Amino acid sequence: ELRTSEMNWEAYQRLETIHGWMDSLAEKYPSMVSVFHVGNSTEGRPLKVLKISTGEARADKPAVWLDGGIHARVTYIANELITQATRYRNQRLTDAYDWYINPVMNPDGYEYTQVDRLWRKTRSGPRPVLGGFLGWCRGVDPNRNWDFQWAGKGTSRNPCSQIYHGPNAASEPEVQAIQEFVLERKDQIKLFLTFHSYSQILLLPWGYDEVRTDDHDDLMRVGTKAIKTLESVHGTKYTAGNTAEILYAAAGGSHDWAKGAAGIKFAYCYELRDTGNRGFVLPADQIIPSGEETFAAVQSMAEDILEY
Ligand code: ING
Ligand code: ZN
Repeated sequence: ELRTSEMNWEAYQRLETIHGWMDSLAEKYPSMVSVFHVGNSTEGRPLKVLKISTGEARADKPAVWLDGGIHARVTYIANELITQATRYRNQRLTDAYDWYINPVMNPDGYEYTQVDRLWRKTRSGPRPVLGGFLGWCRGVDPNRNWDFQWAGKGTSRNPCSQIYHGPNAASEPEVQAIQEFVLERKDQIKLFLTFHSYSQILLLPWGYDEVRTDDHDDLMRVGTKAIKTLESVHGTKYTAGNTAEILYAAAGGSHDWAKGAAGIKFAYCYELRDTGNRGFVLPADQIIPSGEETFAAVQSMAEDILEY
């Protein structure tokens, strides 16, 4: 029998459980873990970032950024890094990098999925469509709202659209807070990963248009190795490529912003399991295997880019 107030990876968890789990990690491992309260959502929920670090504290220590829950989740990876930190490889990774992990970027949307299972956007508004003649809608797509190539291809100016870009760039407090947090650490952050579902693909910038970055080959080399490592765990097949080429063009996404505005060379977006069978409602018994293989891919990337 599972106690619902306790964090586990056998079921999807409520926001309160995830935030409580983050705080309890900081209490239990005070020298390794801290929690930053970086802002508040539209509805006043805290925006929390977990920091994991071991070894000597240095201001110039490289860092890795992970976020989920813009529309998915990454708590499994944080738990592995912390609770397995004594295992050689993880110790190496937490000695080598500061890890910043924001498991639920969009807490209002996350909680609203209790009402509307497939809710994607934030909960700001409501805003009128055509002066209110066509109704009023809540929410901005937080992955069309980042301040890089904002309001370009694959976005909508209609507040009722699932891909509404918002009234202006970084209009959402959730996006604004993370942009600020990352910009303050942009020289330390060497790897920026954002987690979505679904499709089993690894997306490289750019998403705003069908153009490749100058260092596309570097990103592909690190990415290809990571998805091979991922596949070796449970046989799950991923494909990697330029976002607009292998998925669709969409401007104002977080990994484009990380590369284009913050200048972080290795910026990617993971679209996790599956390929459409269960789609956005991945059965809970796949959380752990998905976490295991994704963690292996993240490890591979972090180790690989230590060379750069
Ligand atoms: N996919 C991402 C989305 O926001 C993406 C993929 C990211 C496209 C960034 C372009 C830029 O559409 C999901 N599933 O949300
Ligand atoms: Zn998504």
